[in-house]
Amino acid sequence: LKAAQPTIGLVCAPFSGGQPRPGVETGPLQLIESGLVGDIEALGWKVDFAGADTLESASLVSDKPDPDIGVLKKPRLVSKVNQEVSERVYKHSSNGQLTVTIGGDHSLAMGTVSGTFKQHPDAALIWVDAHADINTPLTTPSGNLHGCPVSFLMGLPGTSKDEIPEYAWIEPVLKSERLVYIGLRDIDAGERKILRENNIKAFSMHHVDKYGIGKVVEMALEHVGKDRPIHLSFDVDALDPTVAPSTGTAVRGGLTFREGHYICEALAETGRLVSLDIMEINPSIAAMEGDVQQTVDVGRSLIRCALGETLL
Ligand code: B3U
Ligand code: MN
Ligand code: MN
Repeated sequence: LKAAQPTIGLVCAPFSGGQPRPGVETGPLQLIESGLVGDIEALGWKVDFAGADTLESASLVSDKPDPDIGVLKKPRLVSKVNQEVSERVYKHSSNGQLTVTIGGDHSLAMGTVSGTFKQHPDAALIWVDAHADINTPLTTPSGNLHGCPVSFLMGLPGTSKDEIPEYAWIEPVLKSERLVYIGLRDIDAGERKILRENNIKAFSMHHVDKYGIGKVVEMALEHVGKDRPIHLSFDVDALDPTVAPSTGTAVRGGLTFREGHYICEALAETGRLVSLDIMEINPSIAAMEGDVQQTVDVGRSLIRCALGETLL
């Protein structure tokens, strides 16, 4: 009996409401137009793809008034869009597909992780980012929700259904011991406290320098447990700005081209990747000619590597 052809569920999330800089909502279309679907098909996958501009809730809600809740900006919009993303990711996941979501700002991980963990409740989350994105509604210094998705997924103080009913649909599916960070180098004081108090495993750039990326990924996988399904949420600002310049909150001293790709390759090698996010490519940000193409190309090659391109 021939196995069904493995399928990628591709979700485009053209959304920027989790942060203030316009342009990040055009990242997905750029990835598609530069040939992402063909890339994936060339690796032997089928692609289940509804089109580049399929987020209904973004346009439905964005013209309605959406006053701040506490300091949180665009809270209803971010919630609504993520609820839709969650449903779409879950649909692909429950059909046995490996879901790839392209953003869009990183608040979208509220939806992608919720949808993935609904199908794979025992999954681990590997978060590759310069930032920890674990501010709560009580600790966020900016009110930008792309700095907060992890706290909602964990159900930290300030995110409960009673405290913020607008987000009641998010289940606190993420246990602290199933989460691991790689690439951190810009963390707020409140986030540092949360990481400590919850004993969350975090490999900062200091650890990448100290141990090398091979050892860091090995320790990360060991920490979450070797047999779990894996969700990889990759913010391109984890990469050094010389590697991925077109992103909203670049921080110098990041992952090299190879270190970023190594992470994707090593996770492909486990055979347990069930969901992948590539977030925060902003084609409106370019200091030099070629920055946008370079960043889009890196996004594409990260995805190809996570889907097995470089496995022998
Ligand atoms: N931690 C800060 C800054 C930030 C988080 N994520 C990004 N920037 N990209 C905040 O606003 O929560
Ligand atoms: Mn992020
Ligand atoms: Mn970031």
